[in-house]
Amino acid sequence: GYDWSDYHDLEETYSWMESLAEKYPNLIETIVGGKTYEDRQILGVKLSYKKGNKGIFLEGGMHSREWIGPAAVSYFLNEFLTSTDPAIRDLAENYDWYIFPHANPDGYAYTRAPDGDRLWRMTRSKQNNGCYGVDPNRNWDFHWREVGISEVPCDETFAGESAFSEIETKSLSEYIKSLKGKIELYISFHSFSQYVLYPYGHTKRLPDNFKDYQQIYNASVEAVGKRYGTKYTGGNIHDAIYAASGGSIDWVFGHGITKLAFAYELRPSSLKVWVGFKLPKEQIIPTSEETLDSLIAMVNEAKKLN
Ligand code: 0X9
Ligand code: ZN
Repeated sequence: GYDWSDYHDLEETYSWMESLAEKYPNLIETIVGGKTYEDRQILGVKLSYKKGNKGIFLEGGMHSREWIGPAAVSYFLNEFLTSTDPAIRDLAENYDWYIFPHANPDGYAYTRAPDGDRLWRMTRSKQNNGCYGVDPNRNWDFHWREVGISEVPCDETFAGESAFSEIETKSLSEYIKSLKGKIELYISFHSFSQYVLYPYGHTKRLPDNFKDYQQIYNASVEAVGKRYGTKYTGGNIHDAIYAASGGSIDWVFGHGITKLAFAYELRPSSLKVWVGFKLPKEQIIPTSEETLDSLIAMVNEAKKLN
């Protein structure tokens, strides 16, 4: 069966998600959140234990080489369905969960293909100059192409010829827009460097509700270390890491879809890129466990604000 002792192909994870919808028909429905350039689905699930819950959106795999994101997000889904831990049950049953492990399926498939590239980050659309791909986390229509981007196709942070030039970001954003008013927290899972990040990426100006962000940030980085001592830092994207515009959490927050949008940069801490994206499979479970500890703290801290 499907487990977290190793990373999986896209099709394996999608089959597992479909099987959950069959196994738990009253709890799980699959959602096609969009299409890809190579005609794959952006497959997600909605997990809902009861009517009237507020929603939380989990996005993984925006950058295809960051394999731990999809692995951790699918781990959370499994825990929500099977765990007996009261803190996890509380979270699972009192929110509606919109879970998309793979925001960039074509890229992920390319990182897994024998004739592909394990370190591929972008989408796989063909550009005018013959290069492939756009950085999907520079392509969202909020202060698009302003800062921390490249205008050159072939570069890894190429923002695209227009905002939402990529069918993946375009179609997923349409789906997210349809959830306006239903979700109160949006969380994007990347790797690596062990950060918890919040808007903005395009400016050092802080969100109006930055005190809420900082309070939730504090709770989440404290919780991530309690199991294995893993150290996180972070803050607003611009100051904590670098200026970068056109990312998903800035768009979600900037367009008022949610008041709270975070991004995790998961394990490892800081290493050279070709090592950092290849987190050993033995670390999938511990990383997922500590990140779920942190997610629980994040959600519960956000709840205190209401
Ligand atoms: O540069 C990025 O897109 C992210 N770092 S990564 O190494 N995973 O590529 C950081 C961006 C954080 N901002 C958003 N998620 N919007
Ligand atoms: Zn990333």
